[in-house]
Formats: sequence, structure tokens, C-alpha cells
Amino acid sequence: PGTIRGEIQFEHMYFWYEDELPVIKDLNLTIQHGETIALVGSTGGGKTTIVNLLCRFYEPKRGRILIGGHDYTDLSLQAIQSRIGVVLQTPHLFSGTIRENIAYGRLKASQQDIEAAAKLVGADHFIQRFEHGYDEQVGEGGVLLSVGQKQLISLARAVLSNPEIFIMDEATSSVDTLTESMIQKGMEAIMQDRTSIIIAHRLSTIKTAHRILVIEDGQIAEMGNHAELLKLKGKYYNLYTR
Ligand code: TTP
Ligand code: MG
Repeated sequence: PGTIRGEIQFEHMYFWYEDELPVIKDLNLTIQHGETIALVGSTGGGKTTIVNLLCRFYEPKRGRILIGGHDYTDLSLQAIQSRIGVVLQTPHLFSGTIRENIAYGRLKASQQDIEAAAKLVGADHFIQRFEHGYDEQVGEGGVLLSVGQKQLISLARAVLSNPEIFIMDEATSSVDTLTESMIQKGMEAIMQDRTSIIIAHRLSTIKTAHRILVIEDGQIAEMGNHAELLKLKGKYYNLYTR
């Protein structure tokens, strides 16, 4: 056992939304425990849909997903979501304090653990500047946070939950350069030793991935590392040398 803990397999997976237009078409992929995968590709290709399926916000219409060798529909939703730490493209925080948003129902989390998680991802820096620090209210009626700051809080939450699998859908909206470098460092800290799937827009993230997948039209159009894909002079080359 142990060795396949964070392994993810997609087997002949198909998916479509309500309009029934095929979005994911026969996806086959095994992601090793501890591997970092970058998903890239033009808009509408199906990257976020793959994340939606993995988190089981939706289920495959055909084929299946295995986590740690088990068909994930045999696992409870809680079991799946406790094994996955996810940072969404447009992260959502609930009304409450920053502390509560990082702890996210983890009642046993101490203030020390919460702050350590925030420090590790570089979120501590901006949190300390609020009048009430970790007790500042966010969400409805609370202070306004940028998308980047929300992603940092989500990263801290992911660190605290210590998941087997880490998923990040990098924000496409503008994030200032300081916050961006904080996010970058935070991601590096989480990705250590964990199966990671990053929907990447920044070349710095993509370059360090073990494998890069170009997702086009719900399928894997190209797969390899940065150097291999550049040599191909195909879709990846066109995306990153323009
Ligand atoms: P996405 O999976 O959202 O594509 P993407 O994440 O690769 O695109 P981006 O780079 O812009 O983030 O969409 C794939 C297709 O599925 C697209 O035609 C839109 C459609 N779709 C829905 O119909 N409903 C949904 O909730 C989502 C997420 C996508
Ligand atoms: Mg997307």
C-alpha cells in the first residue's frame, strides 16, 4: 500500500454538461503519487472541468476516476474532499474571520497551526496588516480581498488540511506581482511530496512540473516536460514562444 496513496487514474473518462456537448472525451491518464502535473491549453479546453470532476463536484458520465487505486464513487464525498486540497480559479471565502476561513471546520486546529500554515504560504504578511489580524471579518460585510489574497487564504487552508492531493487553478485575473510571488512560494511549499495538479498560466510554474499536458477540446493534445514539448514545435511551442 502506501506507494499509491496519492495516485490518480482517469480511465476512459467522458463528460458533458447539461447541454450534452462533449467536453471531456476518453481521457486516460495515470498521475503518480508525488508527481506534479501542469495542465495548460487554450480557453474552453476542459481544464477546470477535469478539476470539477476530480473534486467530485460532478461525476464522469462514462469511465471512471480512481484515487489511491479505488474507484472514487466507492468513497464518501467527505473522504474524497479530505484527501484533496483545492484552490479554485475564483476562490470563495465564507462569511467569518480569516482564522475560520483557514481552519475551515477543523475545530482542533490551534492558533499556532493556523498561523504556521499562513506563514508557510506567505499569507501572514497581509493578514497581520488588518486591524483585527486573523480575527478580521471576510466574506459578506467583511473587508474586501483581492483574488490573489483569497487564493493565499485558500493555500493556507490547503496546507493546514495536509491533503494527499493538491489542486490549484491559477487565477487568470490580474494579481499584483508581490502577491503573485507569494502564491508561487506558497505553492512550492505545498507541492513538496504531494500529488499536485496545477492549471498553470505562469511559465515559472509550468517549467518546474514533472509533466505538462496540453488540453485541447477535452483531450490530451501533447504531453511531456518543458524541454520535450518545446522540441516538438507543436501546440505548446506555439503557446509559449509567441
Ligand atoms: P472549462 O473546463 O471551463 O475550460 P478551461 O478551464 O480549459 O478554460 P479556461 O482556460 O478559460 O479556464 O470549459 C470546457 C467547456 O465546458 C467549455 O465549452 C465551457 C463548458 N462549461 C460549462 O458548460 N459549464 C461549466 O460549469 C464549465 C466549468 C464549463
Ligand atoms: Mg478554467
